[in-house]
Amino acid sequence: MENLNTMIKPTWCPGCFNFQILTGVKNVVFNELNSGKKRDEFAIVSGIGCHAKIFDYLNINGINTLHGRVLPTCFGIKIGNPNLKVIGFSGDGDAYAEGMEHLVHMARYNVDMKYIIHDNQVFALTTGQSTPTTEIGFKDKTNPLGAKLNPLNPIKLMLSLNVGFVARVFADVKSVEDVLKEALKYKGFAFIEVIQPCLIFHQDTGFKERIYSLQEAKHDKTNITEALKKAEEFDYNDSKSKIPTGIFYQKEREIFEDKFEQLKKLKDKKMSWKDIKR
Ligand SMILES: Cc1ncc(C[n+]2csc(CCOP(=O)(O)OP(=O)(O)O)c2C)c(N)n1
Repeated sequence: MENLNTMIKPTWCPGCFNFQILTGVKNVVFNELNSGKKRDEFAIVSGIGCHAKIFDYLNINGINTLHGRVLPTCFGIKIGNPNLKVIGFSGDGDAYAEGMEHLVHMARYNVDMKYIIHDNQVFALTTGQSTPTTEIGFKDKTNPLGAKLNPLNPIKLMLSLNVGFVARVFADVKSVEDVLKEALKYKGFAFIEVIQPCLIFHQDTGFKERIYSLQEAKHDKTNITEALKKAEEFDYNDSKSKIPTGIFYQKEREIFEDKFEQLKKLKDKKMSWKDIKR
C-alpha cells in the first residue's frame, strides 16, 4: 500500500470527503496489484480543482490536465495504449461545466475507461461558486440573491446517451471501493458520480439519511426504463427526496477500441504504439 502513496502532504481540508474517495480508490488498486496487475498497467488523469489533487496523492502514472479536459486526455492515453486501465477524476465543475462537451462525446464513443466525478455541487477550489449541479436558491458570491438556473441531472443525461455503466454513490470508502471494483470489471465507459458535501462551501443536506441502495432494493440494472425512473427520483432541487445510490444501469456494448482495426490489434497483442516499428 505504501507504494501507492506519494511524498506530498494532502492540502484538502481536514475531514474532506475527497479523503474517502482517495482511500477507496487506493484500496481497489492495491487489491488489483495483489492479484497480479502491475502499477504501470494503470493510468490516472485529473482536471483542475480540489478533486484534482488526488493526482498528487496517488503514486500512479498519468496526467494532471487542464480544467474540463480529463476525458480527452484519458482518450488520448487509451489510443496510445489501449491496454492501460485508465481512471479519470473530475469535479462537478470540471465535468459538467468546463468539460461538458467532452463528456457528451466520450459517452457516445464508449472507450473502455472509468470516470469518477467528485460532485460537491460547487466550484470548491475557487471558493464556492455555483456549478451545473447546484440547487436553485443556493447563495454564493456569483449568486448573492440565490442561484436561479435549473440543475442538471447527470444520471439521466448519461442514460440518454446510452452509457452502459451508470452509477452514483456517496463518498464513503466502502461505496467508492465497491463501485470502482465493478466498474473495472466492466468493459466500456463507466460513469460514476460520487456525491459529497463540501465541508466549507456546500454543506450536507442530510445525504446520509436520504440515501438508499438500489441493489438492496432489488433494482433491475439491466432495465433502462427502470433506470430512468430511478434517475428521476432525485434532483438537486429537492432537499427532501430519497437518493438512490448504486448501479442504475449496466449493459455491455461494442467499445471504441474494437471498432478500429489498428486499436484492436494493439489491444489483442497487448502492445502500445511505441512497440510498432515504422
Ligand atoms: C479554463 C479554466 N476556467 C476556470 C479556471 C478556474 N478554476 C480553477 S479550479 C476551479 C473550480 C473547480 O471546481 P470543480 O471542478 O467542481 O472541482 P472542486 O474544486 O469542487 O473539487 C475553477 C473554476 C481554470 N483553472 N481554468
